[in-house]
Amino acid sequence: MNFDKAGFKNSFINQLQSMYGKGLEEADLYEQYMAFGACVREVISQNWIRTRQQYRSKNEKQVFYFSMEFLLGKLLDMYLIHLGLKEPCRQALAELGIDLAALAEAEPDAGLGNGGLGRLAACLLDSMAAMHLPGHGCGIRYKYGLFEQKIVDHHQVELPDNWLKNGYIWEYRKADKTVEVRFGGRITQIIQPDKWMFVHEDYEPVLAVPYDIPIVGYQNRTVNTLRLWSAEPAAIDFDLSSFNRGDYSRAVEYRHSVERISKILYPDDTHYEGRLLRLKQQYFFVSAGLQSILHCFKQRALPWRTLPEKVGVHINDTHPALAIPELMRLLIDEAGLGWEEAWNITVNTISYTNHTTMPEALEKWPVDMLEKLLPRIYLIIQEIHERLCRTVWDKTQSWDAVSEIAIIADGQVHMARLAVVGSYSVNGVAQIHSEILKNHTFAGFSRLYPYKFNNKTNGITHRRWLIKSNPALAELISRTIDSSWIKYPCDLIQLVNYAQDESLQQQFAAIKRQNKLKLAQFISNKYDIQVDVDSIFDVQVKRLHAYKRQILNVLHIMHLYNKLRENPQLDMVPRTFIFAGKAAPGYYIAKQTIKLIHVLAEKINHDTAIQGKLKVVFLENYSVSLAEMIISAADVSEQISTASKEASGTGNMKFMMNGAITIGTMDGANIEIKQAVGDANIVIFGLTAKQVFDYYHYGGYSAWDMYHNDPRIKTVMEQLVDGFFQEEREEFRPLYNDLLHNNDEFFVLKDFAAYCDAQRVVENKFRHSREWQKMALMNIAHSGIFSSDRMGSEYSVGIWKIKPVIITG
Ligand code: 26Q
Repeated sequence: MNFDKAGFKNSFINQLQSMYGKGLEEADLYEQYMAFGACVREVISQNWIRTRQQYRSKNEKQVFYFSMEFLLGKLLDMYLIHLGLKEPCRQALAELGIDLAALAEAEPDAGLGNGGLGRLAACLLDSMAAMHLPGHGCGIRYKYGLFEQKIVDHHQVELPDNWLKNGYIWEYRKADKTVEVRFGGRITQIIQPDKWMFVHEDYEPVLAVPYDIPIVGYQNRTVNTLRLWSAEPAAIDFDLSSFNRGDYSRAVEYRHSVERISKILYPDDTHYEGRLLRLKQQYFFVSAGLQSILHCFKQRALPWRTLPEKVGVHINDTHPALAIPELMRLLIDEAGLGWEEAWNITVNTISYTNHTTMPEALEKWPVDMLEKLLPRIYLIIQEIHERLCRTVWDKTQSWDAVSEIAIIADGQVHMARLAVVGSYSVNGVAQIHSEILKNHTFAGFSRLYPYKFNNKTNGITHRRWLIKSNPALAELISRTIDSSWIKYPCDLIQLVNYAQDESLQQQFAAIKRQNKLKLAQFISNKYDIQVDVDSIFDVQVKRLHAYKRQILNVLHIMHLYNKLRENPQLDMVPRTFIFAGKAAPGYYIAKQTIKLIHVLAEKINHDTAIQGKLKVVFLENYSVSLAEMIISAADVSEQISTASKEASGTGNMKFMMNGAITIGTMDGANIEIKQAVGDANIVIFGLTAKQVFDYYHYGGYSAWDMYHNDPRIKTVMEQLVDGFFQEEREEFRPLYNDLLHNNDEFFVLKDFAAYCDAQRVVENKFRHSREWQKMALMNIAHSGIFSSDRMGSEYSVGIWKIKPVIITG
């Protein structure tokens, strides 16, 4: 792209003037950021309009990825990289005395997601745009993203994330594309000569107003759209509605109840809770999204049966599964189709990704809640359920078989079952996870529809997680093997040829050390903790959850500390254990784990007897931006979930791409990372999924046996409750009880010894610097297949059947 530096500086100054009425010297950093953003918007919008025009005229199939979460992080840097404008803009701004990096920091993180599922959606959109694929996002414009985490007296406290407070430069309000979504009310059936008609009355109308965010392709003119819906009150005439004349307070109440719908992102990533507002959110964005898609489709004047040839609707977990009955409703009640035809169209339009097999995370909505909030939708779900049960009964004559697949059971609607029946493709997110789905979670369905089940192993965008977050490493790679890997990430494999090259190893080590220095500075400034840059940076960053086993890491740190206290001269490589992650506000054990990490850090970091060989740091408010800094500085990547529990994991991929060595279990994508890098370049330990299933099934595990037979375990467990770390002895009793009295559901104690051994292997490998750098380079070399470009093309070819549409300029 041609860049006119003088012109750019001019328009930047003009923007500052027109937006804030200020000259360059008067404007603060945020105002400068906004004005610069406005300049970038201009560049983007030209290609955006072009992309829309050409998608329309080429008339190819487009996919819409429906997700309750899009965890975008900051966008300015990504836009500049993708537009090829980063370096020229940096120079132009520098001439005005402005530091681009500081401007970029002023952008708020768009934190509209809890964790992996939301970040996956963001990586996928990035890859689709990079590969010219016509794919868009559909979600909710939460006023408040995931809470901001503060640590106060070692406790997590949650503060609202008011990310929109100063205006968001990357969104475009499209008021003219507003649609209405209807809640509550009654359904009456009118019997017409040829069919049934359903009339919806006394409903509460809600306006869904779209805000569009451009998704810019990598140096290719494609600009796709992420459409986020915001709920606004309808300008209903209260006199004409069911409301009483002049009922002012009801009007205010109505306004509030509407605005609540898109107010907050629910801060939970596993424990399903049947909250009415969350159900409202789900229907709200699904209905709005489908209405706008069908509206566009209608303008093309094609027969309805061709919808699946032109439109794909993908549901990111079951959160948007109401898309199935909603599409049925729109086709039957609005377009006038019969059930069979509508069902065919629906099933061939919708595809579904599952992200968990943990029973407590599978969504189930109480029948009475659904019936009351969405009466027409409930009728449709009932019909789907009855037809499905009849089919299975006719096939099997077995009540067990029927009850295994029933959508409505025990007064609840099983959303995952609805999602499987109502879509043509069901995929898991790693090989092992997809096998567990077929053979356990959805065994009944996989006998019924074996052809629906498939695997699409997760991926991450190497543009954010390497080019943006670790530019020095990206440049080193390009200097070594040329830059083809940026377009074809699997070309990273060429690094294998240089993994033993001493000069490359040294350059890689120098970059890693620089990144560690930057993180160490951050830690020193923010927490006044001094960490040794030459220590092993051993990192576990992710949501806090029992199955992710942060506690296993913690118990091992306690054990190392005990060894050091016993023998301060112990010959060990200094280690810095780094944690970050949020706990769901109501998840007591997860919050206690955060507290324990802090208590441990306090004691260890201040103990001069251990000569700084051990440091523990918890970085608060984990976010995409923080992840970028931490991951590029990591030596060791902790991926230690109980085998079978982590569907995939995607942090693991970000770490390997930045040359960290994984210590991990045979779970999720770790298994495929091991296949890719080979046994010599990863440290694996612990129970396998099969062993875990066997223990659950046949019993035979006793946490107390572990306690009695391994003195290391006994010591650290007792230290949890004997006042060793904490004056208030009972503080960590619940953790102690979970591991012992409740028999350690996630096999922490069972895997403890293997984990200690694995950590010793890691340490010994680190001592051999050249071997270590070689392993790191081998990890980077094999990380290409974990690019979300690979994932995105597998979805496009294997599920959606969509083709690239090259945008011309
Ligand atoms: C459900 C009901 C009520 C409130 C919240 C929720 C809810 C919200 C978010 C349930 C689940 C989530 C998010 C789940 C998630 O992030 N799963 C992760 O998905 C990643 C991408 O596939 C995987 O890599 C992780 O293994 C998986 O845990």
